[in-house]
Amino acid sequence: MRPFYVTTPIYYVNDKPHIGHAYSTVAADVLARYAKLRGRPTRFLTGTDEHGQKIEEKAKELGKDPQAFVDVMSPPFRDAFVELGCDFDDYIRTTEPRHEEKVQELWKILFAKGDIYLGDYEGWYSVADESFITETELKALDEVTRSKVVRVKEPSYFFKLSAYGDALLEFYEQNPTFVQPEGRFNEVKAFVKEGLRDLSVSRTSFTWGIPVPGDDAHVMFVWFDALTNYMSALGGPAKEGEAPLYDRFWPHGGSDDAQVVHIVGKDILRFHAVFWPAFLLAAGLQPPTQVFAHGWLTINGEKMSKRFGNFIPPGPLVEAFGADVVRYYLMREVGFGQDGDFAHKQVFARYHGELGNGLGNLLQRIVASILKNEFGGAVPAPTEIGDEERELVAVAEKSAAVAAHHLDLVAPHRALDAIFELVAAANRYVDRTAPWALAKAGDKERLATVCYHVLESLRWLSVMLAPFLPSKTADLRAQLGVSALTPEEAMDQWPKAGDFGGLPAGTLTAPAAPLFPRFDPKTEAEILEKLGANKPAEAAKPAKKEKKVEEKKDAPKAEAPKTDDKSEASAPIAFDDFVKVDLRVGLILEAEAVPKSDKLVRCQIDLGEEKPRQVLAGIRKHYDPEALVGKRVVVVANLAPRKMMGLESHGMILAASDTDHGLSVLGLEKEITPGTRVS
Ligand code: ME8
Repeated sequence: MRPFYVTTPIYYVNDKPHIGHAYSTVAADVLARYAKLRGRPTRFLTGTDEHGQKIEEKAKELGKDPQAFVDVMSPPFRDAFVELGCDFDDYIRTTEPRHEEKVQELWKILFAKGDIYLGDYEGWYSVADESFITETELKALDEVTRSKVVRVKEPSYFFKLSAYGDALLEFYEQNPTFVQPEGRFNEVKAFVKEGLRDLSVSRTSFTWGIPVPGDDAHVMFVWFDALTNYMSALGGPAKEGEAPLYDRFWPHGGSDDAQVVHIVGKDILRFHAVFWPAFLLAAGLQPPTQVFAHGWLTINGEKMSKRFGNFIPPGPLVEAFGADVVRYYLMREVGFGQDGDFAHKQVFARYHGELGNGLGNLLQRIVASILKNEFGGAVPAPTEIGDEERELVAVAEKSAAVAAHHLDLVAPHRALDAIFELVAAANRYVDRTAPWALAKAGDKERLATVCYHVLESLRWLSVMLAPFLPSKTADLRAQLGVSALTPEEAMDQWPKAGDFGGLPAGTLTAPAAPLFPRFDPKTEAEILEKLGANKPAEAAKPAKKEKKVEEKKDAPKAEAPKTDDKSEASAPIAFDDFVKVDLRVGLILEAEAVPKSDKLVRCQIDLGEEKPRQVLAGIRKHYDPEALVGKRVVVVANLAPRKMMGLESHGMILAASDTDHGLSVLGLEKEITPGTRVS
């Protein structure tokens, strides 16, 4: 089986771990656990990035020696990931000798080839982003980041990046899925096509870095150091036979090469998709298989930042909900690759809806009562199988195949959609076959078949959900009376067509407490309060416009459609339900700011009715009222009227927002008549 090596970014230790770091690491853990279940030799790496000016300055500010500082700051990352149930095989710290040695080795290879040369750097450096920036990039920065940018004029070693544009483009051509999602790959290609400048790869104005071999006046640029972690953790670069992990888990150009996936946030894509493969191509080494750039999380609709008081560490969430629920939520709520939101209230919604009512209930309905009362807790052998059973088995097989397909494509949210098709189908099966009625009627034969099919569906779910819910699925398996999953290589445990029926009759189940006990509303409110999730959104808002995430570290601009789309995660509705929402084209005739509100705009909208409608919209921050007049928008026309700031609002204007573009009302491309139904 093809070896699988998955990595996360290594995180800066100038601050504490937060939910954004948790997001990348949980995603990598899900992929690693899945690969192990498929029987693939798997390695999962995470760790911390500990050098550079930012960290040196922070240590100084606290009056600490940088090494002593990073020694204190790194373990909380490791602990946070362990608490989240992440089962990494290695945790690298860039201050470890095993790493420093290999970074110097890579440097020496490039230097010997003439791809690193000594020159002078004069320009801007963003300490916050640990990145050299151009005049144009400087202008685009927000005030806070710009205030931290320094002018640098110092001798510097350069990497001949400009010579590798064509090689990179050829590599991209040959590896069409090297960067995912595809839109981001297009941005990367466009950036390279524009032409590359040589990259400054050393600094002389501070000392907290890996020394440049043979020139102690220089320390390496922190990104040269950091990116090499993916290889140094395997003991590479190394000659064949010197480092078994490197031989096995890094690609070397052979047909049975390992698959290497770097999971990163979209903020650091350019480093991974341009600089890193360029260093490797120059050194005659094979680049990784894929860089997957996931989207950016906001918290309860706000950008996460210490300044806004919504910088959330994973610990309290794990304490409140349990690690599995946090993992599940992160993987389910946001389409991987898209921007999304972490909303505390939504965690409860998914917990109660999907996990409690969906999965937990399925187990509870059968194991805790019927099986115990009717079969002494032992799994009965199925008897005659009918269409209902065949239908359920077909759903199970499809669900396993589709979920595997999506996990192979690094789309965990889609995999969960597919897995929950089986949860829904099994619940429907219980509703339809009504085992209570069968028990009451004394139809033991049919009841045996029904119980068996539900239990076997649950056993399949205990495997397919294991990457997401490692601890809850272990509890589920214990209740089903089946052994724990063994994360051993060469054991393909993922269910496949033809496998349904693997649960041996006679297995003794062990009913226990519900997997997802309900939180009563009072406890729920207390938890939200404790987590600080009840703060009005306004309180957390930035006073000034914040910089875009893409600008964080000179990453390429992202592709246009970046939404906070959560539609993929919501439950399907019937068409009949959709048509209940009366959507109409509206023409804004008048618009004025509502006095004493910094959000509301009062609009008079022509909806093709006798009189214009008054609609209040919370869009003041994004639109000048005058600019709205004459716009055609989409209005929910049958929303019950409600009062805001003492004014009645008779409808709602549809809008969408994301972190980068702010809010946009939905418009129409043609001058469709006001009042026309939207469908
Ligand atoms: O950039 N939403 O480290 P870093 C989603 N040391 N993901 C987020 C996030 C958010 N709001 N905030 C952070 C560095 N992340 C370098 C990396 S790799 C060789 C060196 C995640 O501590 C996301 O994965 O600033 C992002 O890329 C990473 O944390 C940045 O972590």
